[in-house]
Amino acid sequence: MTIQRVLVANRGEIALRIIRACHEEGLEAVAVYSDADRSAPYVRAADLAVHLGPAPAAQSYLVIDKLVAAARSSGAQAIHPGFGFLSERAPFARAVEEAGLVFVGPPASAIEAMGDKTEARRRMEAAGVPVVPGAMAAVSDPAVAASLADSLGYPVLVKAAAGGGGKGMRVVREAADLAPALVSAASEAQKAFGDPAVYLEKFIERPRHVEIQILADGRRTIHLGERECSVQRRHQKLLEEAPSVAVTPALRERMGAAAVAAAKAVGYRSAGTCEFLLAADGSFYFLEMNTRIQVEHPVTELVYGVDLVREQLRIARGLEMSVADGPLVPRGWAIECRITSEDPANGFLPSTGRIAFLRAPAGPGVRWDSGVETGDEVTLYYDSMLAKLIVHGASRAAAIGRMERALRELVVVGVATNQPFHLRLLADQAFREGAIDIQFLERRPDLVAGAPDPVVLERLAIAAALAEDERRRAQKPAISGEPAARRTSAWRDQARREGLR
Ligand code: MV4
Repeated sequence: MTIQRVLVANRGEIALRIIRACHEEGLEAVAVYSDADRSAPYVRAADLAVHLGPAPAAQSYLVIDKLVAAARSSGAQAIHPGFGFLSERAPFARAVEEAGLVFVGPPASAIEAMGDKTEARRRMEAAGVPVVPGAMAAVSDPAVAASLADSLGYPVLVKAAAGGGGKGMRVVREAADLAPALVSAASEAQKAFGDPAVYLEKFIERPRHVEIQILADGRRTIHLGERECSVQRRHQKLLEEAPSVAVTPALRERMGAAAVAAAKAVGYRSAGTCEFLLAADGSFYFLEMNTRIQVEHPVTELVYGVDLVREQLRIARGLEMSVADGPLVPRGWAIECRITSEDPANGFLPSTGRIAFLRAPAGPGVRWDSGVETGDEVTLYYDSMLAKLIVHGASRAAAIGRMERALRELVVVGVATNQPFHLRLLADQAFREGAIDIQFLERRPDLVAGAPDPVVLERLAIAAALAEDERRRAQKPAISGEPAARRTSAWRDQARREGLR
């Protein structure tokens, strides 16, 4: 079927990112929105928009029937799921396919195959992809678990079979702690996934989280190198980079070949990512495959010069990917900072309110992928990520310097953000040396909650005062007898004339 119009089944930053790719690809884009997103930037960027329902995602962005109906009524031939929401739900991909629409993503069968962790482990093992030593099936008998743990050697990790996100995981350092860990992990897994099955793996100490980007068009399956995602807190990534300081060209080829084998083993198509643990000794282990476009995809785009979302759209249209055949080499260095409305000074608690003023960073080597603008309301209905600040530089040091400059340009008034955290991190000696692993931030409470950058503090204070002044002037009725000119300024008049307000 020829695709002319794509429904974007998402919101915020990623919806706008996908709409832009549609337009560059010569396609029309249909936005969907909840009550909370009526006037969001991504809705205005789309060619058409369909209202879904109330703000809670369970009544809007997560309702499969509403999304399929919206595609039908708006004349879209394809649905791009973005990330989060329904992006990795096989029943959604299947419903889209069964409605005669194109799912801009992998086949439902590939989502399913990677969804069950123990099944994925077995299939990866069979395909020659290294997995962490451990059980290939769920274990319930404590005696069986104990002998397995003995043969693996402690520490071991109890994991939920239905797993993901670290729920139902327990590190066990000695035999005496195994039985209670099995019980508590199983009960947590039951609560989180409705499935108490758990299994065992060797626990890898202080690994890096390195993931490989895949593209598959039904003819070729290729990799686009790695992203280093070790800087995370409670399974939420905060900063990602490409390439990784820990990956040599030879290791990149070995990890890339493993990821390509993993994708082929499940009949993968579209863009996808294989997550690996990379141990200090250079050994690596497949963890899981993310069967969607990921938040951090831009760092790969910048070092490989590829538009991954456009490639997804090409593949969905039945075209070959536009990436040339032959070896790909990353150029320079890219870093992404996730800008969230979370206050590091307040335990990273989500901060809500109206964005009274927003100034986005710009200039050489800077990309600002945002879903919000001045005047927008930040609520608790959705994820707290407001924007992604991505920079490219000739080297890692250049990218870090550029990110520091860009972060200092960023002004957000009205909600607290993690901007001060990112500036502390970028200034940190260990981070600058690339000495990071998945436990890095656990060891560094000083980075998680430290003193904000004085330059940023001063700019924020000034911007906050100006925004407040602006708000009051806008609300106050004219004072009778006083000439209008007295209540305004030459700058304001200029802005009005230029239509900047
Ligand atoms: C591990 C591990 C160490 N050893 N498996 C966490 C979420 C789930 N997807 C897999 N996870 C881990 N599995 C073994 N055998 C450490 C983690 C882990 C982790 C992995 C990737 C990114 C962040 C993480 C944070 C804590 C633990």
